[in-house]
Amino acid sequence: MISYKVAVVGNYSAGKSSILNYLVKGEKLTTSCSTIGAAFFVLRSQKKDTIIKYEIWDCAGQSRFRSLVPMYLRNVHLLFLVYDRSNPESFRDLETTWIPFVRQNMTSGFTTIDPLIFLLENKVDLPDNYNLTEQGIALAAKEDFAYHQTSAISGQGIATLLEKMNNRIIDKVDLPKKPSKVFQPLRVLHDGRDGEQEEGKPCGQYLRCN
Ligand SMILES: Nc1nc2c(ncn2[C@@H]2O[C@H](COP(=O)(O)OP(=O)(O)OP(=O)(O)O)[C@@H](O)[C@H]2O)c(=O)[nH]1
Ligand SMILES: [Mg+2]
Repeated sequence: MISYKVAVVGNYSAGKSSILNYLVKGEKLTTSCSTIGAAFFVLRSQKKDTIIKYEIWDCAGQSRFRSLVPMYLRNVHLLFLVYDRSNPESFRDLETTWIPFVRQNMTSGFTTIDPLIFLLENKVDLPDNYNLTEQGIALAAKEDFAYHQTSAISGQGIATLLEKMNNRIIDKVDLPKKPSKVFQPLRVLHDGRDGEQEEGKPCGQYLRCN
């Protein structure tokens, strides 16, 4: 089994927790609430004979939690930058705030290569009124990110996202032949409790849900 550390960032309400919920549980979130601090998910998958375990930190998008994000960016193998196609500010903030911020604070769990970065255009069940698909593709090409579309409501693009993650992460690993020794699977949860997180259960604290 190979474990990878994953971090997910982007503006408040871009749909990060909803995407992860769909990815891990295969269904849409019934009640949504803004993440406080961070939430943690474990996702197990398989590519040929290799079991892949993703340990995923879902970082709160609200700016008051920004100072916490660097610790989740440390030694990541995979990063998701998420924007909401119905909200141009979420795309602009990726360009002006999130990308410089992660470049400054991210270190790689791979010793010799950079982390794999996906630019996720979410809410593709809604119309592309602001031409953010074209802009997303251009940004991904410029920054050398993988570009992918998702809807955490209809489930569009979720299964293919997992396929792409598995394929590309294995390709990355093939270069150095094994995961970095720098990477240690996380045991301490963000709220200070020790132990393994139950699979599929986010452990972040949440604001009161509707
Ligand atoms: N139409 C549509 N709505 C979505 C989609 N994904 C998320 N939403 C909605 O967008 C809102 C915010 O979703 P969250 O997953 O909580 O967003 P987040 O990025 O985790 O937000 P923070 O935790 O505050 O950073 C909720 O009302 C979701 O139901 C999507 O693909 N399509
Ligand atoms: Mg959230």
